[in-house]
Amino acid sequence: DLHHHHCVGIIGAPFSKGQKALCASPGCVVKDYGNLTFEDVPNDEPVGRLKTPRAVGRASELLAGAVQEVKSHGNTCVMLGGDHSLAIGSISGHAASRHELSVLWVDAHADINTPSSTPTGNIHGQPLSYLIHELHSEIPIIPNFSWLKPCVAAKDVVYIGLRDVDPGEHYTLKYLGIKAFSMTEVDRLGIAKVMEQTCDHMFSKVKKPIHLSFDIDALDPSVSPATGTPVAGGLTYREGIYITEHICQTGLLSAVDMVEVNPKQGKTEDEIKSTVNAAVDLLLGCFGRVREGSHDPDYKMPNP
Ligand code: EXY
Ligand code: MN
Ligand code: MN
Ligand code: MN
Repeated sequence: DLHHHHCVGIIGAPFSKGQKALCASPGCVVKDYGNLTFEDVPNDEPVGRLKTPRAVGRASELLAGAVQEVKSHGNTCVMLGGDHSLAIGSISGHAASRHELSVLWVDAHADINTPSSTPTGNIHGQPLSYLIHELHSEIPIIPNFSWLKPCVAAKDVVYIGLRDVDPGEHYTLKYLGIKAFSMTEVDRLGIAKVMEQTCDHMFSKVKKPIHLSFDIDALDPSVSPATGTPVAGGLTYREGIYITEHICQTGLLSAVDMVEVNPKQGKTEDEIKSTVNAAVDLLLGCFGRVREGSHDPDYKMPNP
């Protein structure tokens, strides 16, 4: 396809059944793949503790196909959510087109509950357990999930921003030895060292393409209040931007999820604006905007 390559492909995924929902132009070509339409799934009764499993399974399958399409065109994929259950589809679709991935999960939450450890039944608190090979035996048969195969190794996942982790999740992180920089490590090391160590870990063997799954609730609620499960004590705006600038610099960023941005959760217009602005600025950081400024190689000063 000559009509779309080496640009950023954006998929809108306004889906929110995995939880209890932009755009500016960066210095690169952007192709809008449009919004996905998620049909209602009738009679979507709970399965065990899982809420609306059929809708989440169907939405994730649809998204996986869309992400695979964007990747088949050689584009970097941006998925705008929607809740974090969508990462099941986004990461599956990405993995289908690339041999191996590193996943950088920036979130206040670990999102690695299993269908049995979940305290809420909400699937947005569980996506990583469906994706990680080592957790395969924890996942029962769920309607509309038969398409799903685990596609990520525990050693290829890194977290930043954790501060609300359930006991079962903490057990899993320790048991599988998953690399995690909680807010305590961000406080101790500073974000620059956290990013250095994140990249050391991700590139310890081969340089795999990076899937950045950015939950806007990783940022402090004073910056991004319009989200469903805010937790105090989060990343500053600057720490968030630093993460995206650093990942951009690796040249390995292959797909980004920007999720849990939910204007309906904003109490005022300002809360919504602040949250959406942060999400847009993080995406611009992913695609080359730098705070020192920049100019084209052929830039000429205007005549005096
Ligand atoms: N750990 C809690 C649960 O499993 O329900 C809360 C999860 C919130 C998930 C948010 C989106 O990152
Ligand atoms: Mn095409
Ligand atoms: Mn999340
Ligand atoms: Mn979260």
